[in-house]
Amino acid sequence: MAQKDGEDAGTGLGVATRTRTRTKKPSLYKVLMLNDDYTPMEFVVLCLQRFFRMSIEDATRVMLHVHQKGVGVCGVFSHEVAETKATQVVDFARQHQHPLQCTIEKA
Ligand code: TYC
Repeated sequence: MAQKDGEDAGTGLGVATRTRTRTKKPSLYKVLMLNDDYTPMEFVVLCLQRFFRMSIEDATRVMLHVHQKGVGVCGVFSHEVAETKATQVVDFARQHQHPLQCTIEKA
């Protein structure tokens, strides 16, 4: 039977093999906020402060960017955290009858 790399058939002269398991870093995802014509600007600022821990200045800057460009980045997170934050924003907006939408995209 063929020997695998590093095996030595009992001679003790085998090549040392790398057994360390490499861990992969988790992929990162952007949370994107989308513009719409109905959600009040103040409500978008509140969402950015509440769910992304932004100052009022940063939240206002991001809100205006989305308002003018159509889409903007709220933050970059692991897949699970990004999905949770996007869902929290959309659910919170729905509870207040606003159509605000968030999506996630691989960073
Ligand atoms: N365009 C909205 C308005 O004029 C404000 C707004 C900004 C809505 C950002 C959504 O993600 C958004 N009231």
